[in-house]
Amino acid sequence: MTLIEGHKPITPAGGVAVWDVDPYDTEILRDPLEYYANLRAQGELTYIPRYSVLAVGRYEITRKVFSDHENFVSSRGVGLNDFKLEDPWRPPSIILEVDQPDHTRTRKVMSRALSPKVVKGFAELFQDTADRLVDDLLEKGTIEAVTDLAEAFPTTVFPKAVGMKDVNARHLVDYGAMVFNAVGPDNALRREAMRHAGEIVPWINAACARDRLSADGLGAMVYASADDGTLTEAEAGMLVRSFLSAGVDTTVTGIGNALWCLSQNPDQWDALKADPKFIRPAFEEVLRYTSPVHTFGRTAGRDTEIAGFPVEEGSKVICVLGAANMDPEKWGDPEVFRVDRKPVGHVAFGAGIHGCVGQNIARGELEAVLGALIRKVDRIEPAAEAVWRPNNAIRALDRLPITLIPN
Ligand code: OVV
Repeated sequence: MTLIEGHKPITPAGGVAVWDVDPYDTEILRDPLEYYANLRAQGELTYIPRYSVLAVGRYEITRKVFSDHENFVSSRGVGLNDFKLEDPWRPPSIILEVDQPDHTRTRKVMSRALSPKVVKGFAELFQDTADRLVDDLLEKGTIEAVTDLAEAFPTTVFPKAVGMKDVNARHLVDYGAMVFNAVGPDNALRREAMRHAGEIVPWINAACARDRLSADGLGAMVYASADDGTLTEAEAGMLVRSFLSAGVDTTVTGIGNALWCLSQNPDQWDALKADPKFIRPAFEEVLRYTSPVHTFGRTAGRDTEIAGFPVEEGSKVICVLGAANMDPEKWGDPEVFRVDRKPVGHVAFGAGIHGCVGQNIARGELEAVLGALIRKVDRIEPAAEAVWRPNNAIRALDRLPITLIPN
């Protein structure tokens, strides 16, 4: 059988919309709103011949498929290639790319390491770092917010939280780009991200070893589960790799996208600044409005159905979380950014048993950054056009020149 993007080609059921689009076209990835609307307009379920995949983007069905771990498995990969038919580019993640019951054991370990209580313990580190960073940036005035703030903050605090002894901020960001681009097709973006794999992958793997981690961080908490017999030593290393895979580019993107939203919507910045109680909901709205992880997939583990259409075993389904978070059937005026919206039910962190296990720490980081900004900054003004950085799974900025005007 000839595979397409490492998975079995499928024939869609009669009545399924067929749409000749490349969801991974760089123009779409830079500016996806029209694609999101067109995907939802196709119907509940769409077949995309270019990659022989099914796609969902309406809110209800996207949420349903994404959280239906019984019919739509993760163990065959959440990208286009089917791990059952083609070897993945790295050993599969033992939390992301597994199903129950294996998933339950690793998820518990990560869930405890990233609990609200543990995250509270990092509040001072996050706040002091954010305060100092914002003070430094106010000295400069005009900044390039992607490198100066969005990348600078997580690459400072997250390795400390994990307890990494050696930090290479560039390698952490570039590894994230590899991990997330690898969820898409074998296109130029993925190949470019993989160009430095030979240098970065061994560095990441070495950084996950027990002796490369301090005794008081998240990494040590995971290794404690090896000591008590819950995990093997190798499994503990693999879960530390998950921190480094999913914990950097995501929060970098969350901060960058938050600054973009607030610099583009000065009235919303004013509302946030006027009342710190909007910090939390403002970040949730950033997540809904920009969907930092725009697309993740599943594989039909058995013959099943979506919205009443038969779906054959082995079908890859891309779940366009960005489209669901902009669905006017779910959200009033979805293209309006409102810090007081409180968008309960957004799927930016996914949904179901695989829902983002790091969401507490992500919120903790963003709260610290937004808190420092509203206390110290009077206005955030665009200094030049924002530039997006296409990625097969992440909607992130490449450059965001802004001017910070102090109180
Ligand atoms: C890209 C991503 C998301 C979540 C988890 C992981 C990776 C992992 O490596 O476990």
